[in-house]
Amino acid sequence: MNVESVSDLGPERRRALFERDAGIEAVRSDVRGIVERVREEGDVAVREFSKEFDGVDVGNLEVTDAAERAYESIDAGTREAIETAADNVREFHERQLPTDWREEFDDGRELGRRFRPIERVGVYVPGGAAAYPSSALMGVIPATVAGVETVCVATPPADEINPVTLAAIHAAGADEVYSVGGAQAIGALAYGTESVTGVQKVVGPGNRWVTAAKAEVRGDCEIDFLAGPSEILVLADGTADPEFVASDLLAQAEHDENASVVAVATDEGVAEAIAEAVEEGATEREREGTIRAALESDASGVFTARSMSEAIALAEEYAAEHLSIQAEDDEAILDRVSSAGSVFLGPHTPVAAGDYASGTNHVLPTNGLAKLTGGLSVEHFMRASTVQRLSPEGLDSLSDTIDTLTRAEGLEAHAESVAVRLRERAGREDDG
Ligand code: HSO
Ligand code: ZN
Repeated sequence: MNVESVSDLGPERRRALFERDAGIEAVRSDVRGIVERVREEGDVAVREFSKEFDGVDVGNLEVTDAAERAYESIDAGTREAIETAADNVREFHERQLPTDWREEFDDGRELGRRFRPIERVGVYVPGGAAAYPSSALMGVIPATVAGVETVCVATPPADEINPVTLAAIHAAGADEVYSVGGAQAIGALAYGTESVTGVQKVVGPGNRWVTAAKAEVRGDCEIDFLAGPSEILVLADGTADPEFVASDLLAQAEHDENASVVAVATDEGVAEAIAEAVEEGATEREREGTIRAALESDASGVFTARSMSEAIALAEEYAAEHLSIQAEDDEAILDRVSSAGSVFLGPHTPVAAGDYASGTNHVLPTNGLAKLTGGLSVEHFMRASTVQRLSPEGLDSLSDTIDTLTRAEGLEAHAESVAVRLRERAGREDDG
């Protein structure tokens, strides 16, 4: 990789970095066709698409029992790793459970919020080329922590579905597991079929077909957000270990040809060393082809900045899915950053820790969406209602305000719903 200087970035280079696109548009119309057919024809369409795209004649679409068997039959070491990761993910997400509250104000208003889980949700767990048992934990556990009654999982069919993925789905606490992938899985979950329970919300990461399908069903079925290929941006100063920085870039690069990996260093020597270590580290890796493609992506690069402020400004505009800060003043730098899906501080905190096991969620906003939203959380599986009760004095204190505003809007019946209560009370007080 060539080292570029932040201050020399032209408008085109900046656009490539900041306007990343997961290639969703290109598959949009095909996806629309798939989702429509699943909606209209149910299982028949699902089976046909599984044959066409996954090359599998799926027998039973439901594989809930197979997930339990896989959990019991995988080797003990793998099962233990799944359980350790699951415990950490559960513990972190339990902290996110919102608490209901009610407050009585002096003027007679009593207001509050109450949180209740969504009843049926669907979690997509990628399989196929990239089988991600870890994503099963990240999608299902927050739903169970929220108290969702029925958590359905869809994962692509195969002659033999990856047993570790199935085991993780079971360990995470899924209620129903379906062997269906791609856009057809999202359609099946969103609209239901003869075999697949329809859900109210679909979450989870996936390839661009899955992501485009989530965009397609949105409106009929809630979704979490559109999560594209992995991204990382590392902020480094002169104290950063270039090997560590490079290792984090390579890790996210191996996910996807469209992954984006960026390092910004305030020290030129460190930047050069990162670029070198990345080249070296990419060589002779099992996934070298994918890594090289990601490194060459328009949205990847190794940069030098004249100051940490310049580096931070770039990070803010980039709004990376993962932000790693490998610098002496990491907390002070963090204070100046707002747009990042998940932040990793210090030299001993590889992004892979969050990908698998520390407890934070790895379903995170990409493509600059971190400017608007955070990662998957317990709140995604809940809805809040507001609650209120007014005392007679509370209604009195608001009556003039409501009256004035109802007039401004020309909504007489609204005004009357207040007035009728005031008159009734005045009448009672006269009688008494
Ligand atoms: N880095 C990916 C998550 C993942 N990594 C799964 C390994 N397995 C997106 O955040
Ligand atoms: Zn990863």
